[in-house]
Amino acid sequence: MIAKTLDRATKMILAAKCPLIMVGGAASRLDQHSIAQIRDIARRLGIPYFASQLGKGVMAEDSDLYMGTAALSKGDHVHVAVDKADLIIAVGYDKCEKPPFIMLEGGPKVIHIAYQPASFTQAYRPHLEVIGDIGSSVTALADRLERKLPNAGALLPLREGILALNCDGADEEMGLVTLDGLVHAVRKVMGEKDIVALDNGLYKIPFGRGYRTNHPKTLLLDNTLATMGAGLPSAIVAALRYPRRRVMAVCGDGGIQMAGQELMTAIELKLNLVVVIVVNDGWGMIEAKQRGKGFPNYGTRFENPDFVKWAEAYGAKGTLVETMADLVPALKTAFEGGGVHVVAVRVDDSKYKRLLAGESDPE
Ligand SMILES: Cc1ncc(C[n+]2csc(CCOP(=O)(O)OP(=O)(O)O)c2C)c(N)n1
Ligand SMILES: [Mg+2]
Repeated sequence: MIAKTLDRATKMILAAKCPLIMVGGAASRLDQHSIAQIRDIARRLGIPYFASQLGKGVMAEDSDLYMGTAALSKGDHVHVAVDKADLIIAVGYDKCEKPPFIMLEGGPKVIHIAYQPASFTQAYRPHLEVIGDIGSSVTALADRLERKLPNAGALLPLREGILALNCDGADEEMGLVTLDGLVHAVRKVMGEKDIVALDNGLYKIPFGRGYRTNHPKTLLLDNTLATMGAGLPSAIVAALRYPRRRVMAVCGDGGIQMAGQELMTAIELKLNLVVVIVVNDGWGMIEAKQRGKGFPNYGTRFENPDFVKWAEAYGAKGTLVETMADLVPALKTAFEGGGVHVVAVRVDDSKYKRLLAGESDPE
């Protein structure tokens, strides 16, 4: 049975003129051996790949085959390649995830390689399902297909253009802190295996796109139920589990006020933890969505406490950053000082509000 399914998958891949691999969240939960097997299929076949947000880091993102991450379900930079593909090999797509692409009539064919069958939805109706051990399935396919795919790299010419857009302007921007600038600064102070834990807000889009990582579970985020308040608790667990790595929580000013009292837990546990608060005085993502639906903004603005004094009241350290020039030094100082350190960063997130307002909401 599995051999017949693999034969059908082999035929579909042989017939593809523009194949693309997509790696999803179920792959990031596999052991190192299985992850190495998944990395191998791309290398052996030369097929470029992209990640869902939860699949980030399973495949090396500094590789010449990395095409980007789908932080949106459609209209993201990487969808330029998705739209041109005629076959997507979806490895470890987790049906709980917000879809990394929407299947349309006449769009690319999809092979679903996973432990569990896909639950068919409007967005995802794969043409073939290869259900079983993911690592063994992809290795069997690589064995059958190695050196037989002259079109494997057909989409690679799109790569540079896509990746150049992902951190748009982050280097030159030295005034206000943009969200791209924030991602860039965080990447600068975090090492290869250090861990960033995101809460849920607008900034999740630029982190998904622009925070390049080569290791699974080094950018923790949730795009399933996407509950606000999760960022700080998940960072606390990461700091407990990996005391020698740098750990940073990135939370919105709305999200931090849903679980901010856990700062006390971090202090009681004597953790080393940097908590970045993205300050925009409101629920930025909701403002953008309201605008996108043609509504005036309603109920989305609020007043914040003085986050420096708030941190100090818990016994943590606190710093306010208002310009790009101060950001990297503040983050470095926060880590070097040890203990729990809150860095509140005032941002200009207008670019991402415009982006999300212009997108028809897939949720
Ligand atoms: C518990 C919970 N309530 C509501 C939402 C819906 N929601 C998603 S993002 C968001 C606003 C987030 O605001 P903030 O944390 O300040 O981040 P920003 O978007 O402003 O950067 C809301 C209300 C949610 N995801 N989880
Ligand atoms: Mg906010």
